[in-house]
Amino acid sequence: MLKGRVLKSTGKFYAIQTEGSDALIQASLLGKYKQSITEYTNPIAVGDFVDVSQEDQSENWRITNIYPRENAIIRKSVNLSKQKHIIASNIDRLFLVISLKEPQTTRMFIDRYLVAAEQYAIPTTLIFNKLDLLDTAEKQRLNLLCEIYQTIGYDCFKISIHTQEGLELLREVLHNQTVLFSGHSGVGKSSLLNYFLPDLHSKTAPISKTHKQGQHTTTFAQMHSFSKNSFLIDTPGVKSFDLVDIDPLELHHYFKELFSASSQCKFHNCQHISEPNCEITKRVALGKIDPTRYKNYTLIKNDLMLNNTYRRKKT
Ligand SMILES: Nc1nc2c(ncn2[C@@H]2O[C@H](COP(=O)(O)OP(=O)(O)OP(=O)(O)O)[C@@H](O)[C@H]2O)c(=O)[nH]1
Ligand SMILES: [Mg+2]
Ligand SMILES: [Zn+2]
Repeated sequence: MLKGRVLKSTGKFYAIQTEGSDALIQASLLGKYKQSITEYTNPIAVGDFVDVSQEDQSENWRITNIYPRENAIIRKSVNLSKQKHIIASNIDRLFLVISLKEPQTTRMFIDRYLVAAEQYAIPTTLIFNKLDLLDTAEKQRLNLLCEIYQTIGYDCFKISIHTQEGLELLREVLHNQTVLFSGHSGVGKSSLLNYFLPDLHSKTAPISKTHKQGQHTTTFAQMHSFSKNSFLIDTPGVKSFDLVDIDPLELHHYFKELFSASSQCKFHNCQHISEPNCEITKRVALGKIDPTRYKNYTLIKNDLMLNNTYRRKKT
């Protein structure tokens, strides 16, 4: 039996790097896991630590044990589905790759994704790519956006893979950790990986001319060794991000700036909507909390409450 880490998953086979070796083992999943784990569309995710064993007399490797995950980015597989999809696990940092146009990443998408990262307290860096496409007014808008998220506590990088602006600063952050690259299709995740790992030649594709959207070029998650103790994970683009396992009454725990203010609300169970002496609505009115962040908090909260009702009715 050997312990290893899942570097790639095609759904049927998993590429495992075993401890102390550079060689990859191709393994499949023991039947009991396939049946027992119906909660997830992918019971094994890239980043998982597993044990693998060779079947008697054969050369086939099987995954016989999955170690508990330290953390993971998990979303609903599709809207209203009960199944969850694990984007990757056991990561040290999330790089949320964003482009303001071609394709556009909305504030709502960013905030939903940040909630998922905060569920497991995964440190997140916002990477604004495609700087070369922005005119002066759009660059000013981007600067304001970075200011908002930096004030909350998220590092922001403004880069262009085409002009290579900002890329060397980013390289310095990559060492000694497992970094997950995620975001919409077409924002440049694989292009970014190809820059840092020039031998990789990961497939990239232009965004569609008509809809200015990505074409879902990367189809499965894959982890690549970058330097000693450093791994970079490329993932398929996600269209939307539906959250899982969040109690709407606790949503403010996952908005850093709301959570830190909430201890000063009059009521300990304040939901920060219309309660008297709510520190959060007070700070929004004073311009100390960004109004779009607060609005997204209320919208996501409504969404979670509706979803809970739907589920209760169905089950
Ligand atoms: N103008 C401009 N285009 C870029 C930049 N970075 C990447 N692109 C282009 O954007 C397109 C999509 O890039 P990909 O790297 O395939 O995007 P992805 O995020 O991996 O997309 P999926 O694999 O579909 O999730 C390619 O045509 C890239 O050349 C940039 O900084 N500026
Ligand atoms: Mg890609
Ligand atoms: Zn409050």
